[in-house]
Amino acid sequence: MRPCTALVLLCALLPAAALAAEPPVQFENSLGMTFVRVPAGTFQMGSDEAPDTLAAAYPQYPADRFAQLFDEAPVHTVRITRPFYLERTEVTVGQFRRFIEASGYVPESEADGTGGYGYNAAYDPEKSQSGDAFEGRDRRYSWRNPGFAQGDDHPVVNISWNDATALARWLTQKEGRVYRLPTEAEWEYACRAGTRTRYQNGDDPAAMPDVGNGFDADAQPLWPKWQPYASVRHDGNTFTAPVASYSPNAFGLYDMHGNAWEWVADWYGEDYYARSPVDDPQGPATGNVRVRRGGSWHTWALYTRSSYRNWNTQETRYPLVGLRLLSEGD
Ligand SMILES: [Ca+2]
Ligand SMILES: [Ca+2]
Repeated sequence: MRPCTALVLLCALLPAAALAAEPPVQFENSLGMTFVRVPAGTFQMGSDEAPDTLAAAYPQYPADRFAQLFDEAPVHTVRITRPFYLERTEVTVGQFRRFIEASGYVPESEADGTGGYGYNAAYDPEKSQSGDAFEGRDRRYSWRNPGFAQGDDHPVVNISWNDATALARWLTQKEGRVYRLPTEAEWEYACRAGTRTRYQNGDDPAAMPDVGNGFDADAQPLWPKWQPYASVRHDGNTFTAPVASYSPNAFGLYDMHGNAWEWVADWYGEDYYARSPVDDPQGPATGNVRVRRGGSWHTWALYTRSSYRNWNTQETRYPLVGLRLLSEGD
């Protein structure tokens, strides 16, 4: 008998009580959010792909787009020293509603009276003052209404960074375990799940629709100007998709590519990777904007890569941006 076969047999014969000391692989919290255990580990963060290499893989993009990705370099070693629990999916509309109802929290889009942004078929970006892809700010729009239909199992959007951290604080108080946004390093470590490729399923942008909801053949007719950047394939969702509709990564996490951008804890620093500590980097001590990661249902494949970094002010609310929570614990 080979040793590995013997080990498998031994584990199968152990009584359940003998395994009770092991940490749970996942748990569900009071808002019905499922968290999966992500082990500690070391990875290579960032990307140093040359603009020419990217240009060959994404031939429809203008050359200056690739030069703008300098903040993904240098690739550097990061060690996540402690395991953590990351939400298996983005926070959903239903979970956010339960938070609002139980806490009385008023999201920024309603509290400051300026609303959010939303999709309106009659709105023409070319004719708007801002040139923005969506209409707003407008009090018609908030997490309750991004201008397109959402079920309770869709990712909540139009949520500011301040709203996201308010949710984490409230849960921490309520449940007595620490909830927070992941750091940018924790997020990329969790997204890569052991991979070094552009996506969890390899380097090919044409295969993105297998693992995430992006700007696809169904979305592009609504924004004809951006037709060249849409996935040729249909990914099944014009706007947000029910969470966990696509394949999970090796850690069991869904929608790390696309669906909704995810706020992370860090201030954005374009040169931060050159001075990042190896152990548990926390981002710059101060900044003007907060990082968001992973891309969304409206995002082109170049920008749903594991290493891509984007940012907004922490008051920003937008129909592409949501969140995923982390819970501390071994
Ligand atoms: Ca899509
Ligand atoms: Ca996402």
